[in-house]
Amino acid sequence: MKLLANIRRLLHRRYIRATVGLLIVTPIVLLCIHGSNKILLNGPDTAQHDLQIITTDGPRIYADDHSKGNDILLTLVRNSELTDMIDTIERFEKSFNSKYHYQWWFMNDEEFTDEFKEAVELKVSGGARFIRVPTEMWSYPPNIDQKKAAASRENYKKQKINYGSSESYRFMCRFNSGLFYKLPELVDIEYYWRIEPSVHFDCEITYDVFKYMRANKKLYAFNMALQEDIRTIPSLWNATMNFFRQNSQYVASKNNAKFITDDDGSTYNLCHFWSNFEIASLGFYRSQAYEDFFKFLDSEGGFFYERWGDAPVHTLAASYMIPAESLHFVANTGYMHSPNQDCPPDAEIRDVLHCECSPKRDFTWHEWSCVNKFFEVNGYVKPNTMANLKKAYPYIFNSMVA
Ligand SMILES: Nc1nc2c(ncn2[C@@H]2O[C@H](COP(=O)(O)OP(=O)(O)OP(=O)(O)O)[C@@H](O)[C@H]2O)c(=O)[nH]1
Ligand SMILES: [Mg+2]
Repeated sequence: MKLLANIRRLLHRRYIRATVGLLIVTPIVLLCIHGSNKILLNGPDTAQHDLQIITTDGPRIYADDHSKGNDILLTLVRNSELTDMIDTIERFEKSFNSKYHYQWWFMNDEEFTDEFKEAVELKVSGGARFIRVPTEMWSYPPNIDQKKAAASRENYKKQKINYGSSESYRFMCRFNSGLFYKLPELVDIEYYWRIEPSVHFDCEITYDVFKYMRANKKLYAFNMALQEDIRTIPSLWNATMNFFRQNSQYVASKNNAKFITDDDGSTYNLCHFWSNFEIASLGFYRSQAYEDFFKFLDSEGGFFYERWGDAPVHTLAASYMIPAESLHFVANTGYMHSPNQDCPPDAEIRDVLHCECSPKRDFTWHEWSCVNKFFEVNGYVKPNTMANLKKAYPYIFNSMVA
């Protein structure tokens, strides 16, 4: 009796009541959040799923070759990167484009110099186009408090985070996240392949990846995948969860969510497709689903108050909105973007593809890479041996041995 009376007296104290209340309410709130994230992992019924790819029916850019779609190679680059750009073009023409002659378009926030344009035009086999990015796509949206953004950059500088103090890097990441595909020059483009200056592909690419994607209804293709520096995106996961909780119609059933979370949606495991390489349907980026997502993220301000990269932004969107079977891993290319190199560990593959790289440097199948996870969580066969390629990727296998 005395014990009961003591407990009752304690509960009369306000702070004890508040603590007890918190102890009861917190697990319920967590359960609700956790529970609803779990729904996101599976997505609603297919019938509810609402990813409407925007198709274009403008003029064909390869009028002389109807087997091709309106697909292009696309590079954002500065005039000062001309030497690296030429090196990349020469190598990429050798490993892929000398067979297919896709047009290569270039974007810049400044006017391209004549020197740049002339040098590039001499090297591309499918024609070049030069696009000036308008200032409104390379500046602050009206909701951003620029003083707060500057203070955040100072803070990032002190922490010595890569490009933490850079304003232009943030414009670039926002442009790549939600704007480039809105350039009027790109209105009729269907698929694009992003290529950065100074990357190279050290193996031969034996099939037309654009045609493969179209024929197999793929919407997004990646190459390397690794973990993001959490300090650049502290609030991105929560923002993403808030968006998808409010817009669950955009979550694909059988999505790729298990690639990005190891605890049923509570936290982000930081895995992202490294978007310096990216082949994607611009119809996906133009969809209402992606547009709503980008607008939501933009209104949060994280491109400027933090340092959100387009790689995690694209990855989170693609992993939730696109059915996993419409994602494509472009294997065995010998892709190199410093400091990471892809180099097929399988000697037969290296031989067949004439790779000029050292398998000791391979990052793709390294334990720190997220590529293994993509195959494991989705139950897909890894394209890392000739036998596996033959079994699960016959089109690609046949192109290799032809
Ligand atoms: N025109 C223009 N292009 C830029 C600017 N900043 C970056 N880029 C391009 O945007 C792409 C990504 O920039 P990078 O500096 O390579 O960023 P990153 O890949 O995260 O970092 P790195 O490890 O340095 O390669 C590259 O194609 C750059 O050439 C800029 O201010 N103007
Ligand atoms: Mg780069």
